[in-house]
Amino acid sequence: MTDFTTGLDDLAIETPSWAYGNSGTRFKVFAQRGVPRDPFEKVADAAQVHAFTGAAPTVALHIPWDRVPDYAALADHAVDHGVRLGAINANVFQDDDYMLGSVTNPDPKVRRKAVDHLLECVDIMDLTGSRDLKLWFSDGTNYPGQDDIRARQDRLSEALTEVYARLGDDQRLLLEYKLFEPAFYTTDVPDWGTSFLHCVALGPKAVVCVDTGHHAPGTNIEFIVALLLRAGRLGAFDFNSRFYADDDLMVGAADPFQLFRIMFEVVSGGGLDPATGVAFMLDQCHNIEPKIQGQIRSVMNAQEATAKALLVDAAALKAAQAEGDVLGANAVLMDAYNTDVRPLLAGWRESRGLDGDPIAAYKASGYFEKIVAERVGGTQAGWGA
Ligand code: AOS
Ligand code: ZN
Ligand code: ZN
Repeated sequence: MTDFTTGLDDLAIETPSWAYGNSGTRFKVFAQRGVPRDPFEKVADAAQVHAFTGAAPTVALHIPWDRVPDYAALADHAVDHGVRLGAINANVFQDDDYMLGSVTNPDPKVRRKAVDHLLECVDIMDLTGSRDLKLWFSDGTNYPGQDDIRARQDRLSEALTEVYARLGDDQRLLLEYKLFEPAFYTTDVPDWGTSFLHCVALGPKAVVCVDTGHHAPGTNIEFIVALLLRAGRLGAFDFNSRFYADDDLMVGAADPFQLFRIMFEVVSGGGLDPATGVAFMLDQCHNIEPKIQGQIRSVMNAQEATAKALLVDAAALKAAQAEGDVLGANAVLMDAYNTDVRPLLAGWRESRGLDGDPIAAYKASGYFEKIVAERVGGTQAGWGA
């Protein structure tokens, strides 16, 4: 097992550009003061999360929300602020042409348009130096009989094969799944098995993205994580929270014990080692929470779950498991989960020259007041806007 400090040092959480802009539910976006007016300001805000947590060194982009004339300039801007650009998230879910699907649409002209967008995203990866192309398809159907389930899988496979062939040697395709929404009868990539099947068919540069808000209630997500890690196909997490569905709220807010169990499988499976290639991304759209604070808290929640997982006494656990000591083995895990790791994390931060309380330090920094004063008028739309 990874030792405590190394594990925390290795945990790098990527924050999403869209978390900093106004976003919300399909019912209402509550506009907030001081939100970014362009991707450069989004990156500046994301840099604050890293500056105060020391654990959020990269920022995921979303195309077209983050389209800029000069991606190299945006990448340089990120480095100037102490972070780097991360995954490129494609968007084939907001154009009217995609009403009946994007890459699985019955109309070949629509499928062509969607694939061309995915290829444009790979072109952008070449400019930003991104490793990962994240693909989430809202494609699906609302009624039995609406379309041919197998034909849609064939169309999906054809599109993914073309995009996969375009990837550079050091680039990856993260195929994200989601049980439902916005489609309500079938979603063309609804679960880990579908994603896994397509990734295996494509090749080693195709891996699964597990969004923690994308499962049916009661799903044992850590079992999926363990299986994918064992198969070498756990590419990334989209960390968010789910009370009932895909809330996109702060990770760990709904079920910190589940997040601990997930991170225990990651830690015990060697998934924290950067060489394993697992990307830890937040996928959140906060409507009523202060944007930057919400991301800082999310990163802290992920750190706390990981710190607890790193405290599990692996030797005692293995011994209890080998002896069939059911309650003893469970107690080893629960001892770690019930440990208050906040003082240990404060110490980890202070040993790196950071304030032990990132939220308090951020609030005292005056950054929010500064951007509210500067960013008067005009806010860039993001998710749901
Ligand atoms: C949608 O529900 C998925 O979680 C996507 O990963 C995400 O919201 C999208 O990629 C934003 O671009
Ligand atoms: Zn997601
Ligand atoms: Zn989602």
